[in-house]
Amino acid sequence: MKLKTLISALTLVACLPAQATLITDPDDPRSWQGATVGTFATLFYGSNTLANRQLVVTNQLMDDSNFNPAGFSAASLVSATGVVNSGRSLDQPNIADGFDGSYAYSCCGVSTIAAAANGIDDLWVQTLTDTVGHAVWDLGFQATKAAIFNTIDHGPLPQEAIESTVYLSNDLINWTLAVTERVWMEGIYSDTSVLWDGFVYAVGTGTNSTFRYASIIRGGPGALLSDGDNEINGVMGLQGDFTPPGGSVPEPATLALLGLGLAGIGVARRRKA
Ligand SMILES: [Ca+2]
Ligand SMILES: [Ca+2]
Ligand SMILES: [Ca+2]
Ligand SMILES: [Ca+2]
Repeated sequence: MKLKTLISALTLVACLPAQATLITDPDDPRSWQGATVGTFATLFYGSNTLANRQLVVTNQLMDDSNFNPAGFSAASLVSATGVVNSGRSLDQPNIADGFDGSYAYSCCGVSTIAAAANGIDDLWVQTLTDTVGHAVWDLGFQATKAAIFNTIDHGPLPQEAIESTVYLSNDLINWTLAVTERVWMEGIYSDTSVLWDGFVYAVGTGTNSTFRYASIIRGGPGALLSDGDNEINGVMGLQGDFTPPGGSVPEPATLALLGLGLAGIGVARRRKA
């Protein structure tokens, strides 16, 4: 297949609707970078018991796939108090770049704070504040959920994966502690060798109320770890069905196809060479 044809075909399949790969077994033996069903049972419900692991399953909290943000608008940082240290993660997806599977990054000042905070990409910032309302993203519309895109910069895992707490507001004055409603274990890339992109999680108010702003503090009650140095790639407002407005998250079958396609491109490139 010609490269152009292949890319067109991939663009087509990338627009298919979402289908989650939810964890259904409270005793699922798998571990994602050190995180198990029990890790989330402890974080969300207080302890690692079968009853709490069953709550993780019943409430559809864990999704063993990735959240592909490509093509959708990220939220904008509108208050940057305490937001510092733009860094760049070095392992790129679908490329053997010598950083594969590592948390390597370059820091600091690799871009402006705004550029790092306003795109879902390889750039991140730290929200080194304990004050709600200091580091604030505008979701751009009345969102039902907000996706928080972490960056993992080092171990120990899984604690480094979620080291922030999110608060939600409509007026920048009254803030509600966010409730985590879904975690995508594989981050943003279908290339699962990339580790720094996990975990993406979606929060809401716990009801169906909508909100316009999300504030992120380091540590706090929503965090697995509170050692003071959280890394945030970006934020995105979502609709009630966990999809960004005007589109949907590609389903795993699509991602598998995309992976095959990219492998095909690799073969084509090697043949050319
Ligand atoms: Ca790579
Ligand atoms: Ca990943
Ligand atoms: Ca960190
Ligand atoms: Ca970013």
